[in-house]
Amino acid sequence: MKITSVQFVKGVRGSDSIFEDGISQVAFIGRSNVGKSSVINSLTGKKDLARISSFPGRTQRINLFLINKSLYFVDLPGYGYARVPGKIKGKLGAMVNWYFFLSGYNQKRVVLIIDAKVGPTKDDLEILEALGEYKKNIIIVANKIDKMGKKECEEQFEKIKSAVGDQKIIPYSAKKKIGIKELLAEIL
Ligand SMILES: Nc1nc2c(ncn2[C@@H]2O[C@H](COP(=O)(O)OP(=O)(O)OP(=O)(O)O)[C@@H](O)[C@H]2O)c(=O)[nH]1
Ligand SMILES: [Mg+2]
Repeated sequence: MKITSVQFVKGVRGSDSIFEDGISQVAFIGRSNVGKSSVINSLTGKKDLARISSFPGRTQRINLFLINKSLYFVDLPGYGYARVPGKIKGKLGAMVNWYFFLSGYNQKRVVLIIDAKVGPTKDDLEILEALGEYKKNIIIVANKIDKMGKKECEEQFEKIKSAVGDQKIIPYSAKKKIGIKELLAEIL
């Protein structure tokens, strides 16, 4: 399936009637700066749809994009902000936690994005475990594979596979537009 239309609907900071309008949500989660917003842009073919930045903590709301008039892509703040002041970190982290674990909202799919070169961090594995406990339908995207050669890529893939267990992993590059077809086939 293809994306034929996309529009930004709104950014929210918590409970909102939009989450209960009957339209399915596909949520993108991952450490700050891992490329969540970039992945959304690459999937939709729109460079400036979701705001991206080299500074961690760019996305500060829960942003909803309507895809093909029938599905929301949900862009979220990241977790594990290395350089963002503690207060923001706390607030944003709480918002993400609320959305996944307290709100009671259902996600059709949760796309957990990790850095392919870094591999799954402690934070990634913690989130993965929590998502599993809440029976979320997870898919893992290993982003930024363009930073590695073929051999390192293969080694990293094996490493990620053994760390995350029985999960589907898609090697991806938002920058070089690798893996788009595979990911769309999973989430649309
Ligand atoms: N080399 C490379 N860089 C990437 C890729 N995807 C994203 N980036 C870069 O990573 C940085 C962070 O990208 P964002 O999309 O803003 O990351 P995010 O996860 O949405 O970050 P927060 O909203 O702050 O949590 C930017 O400098 C991007 O250009 C990729 O596939 N390859
Ligand atoms: Mg972002």
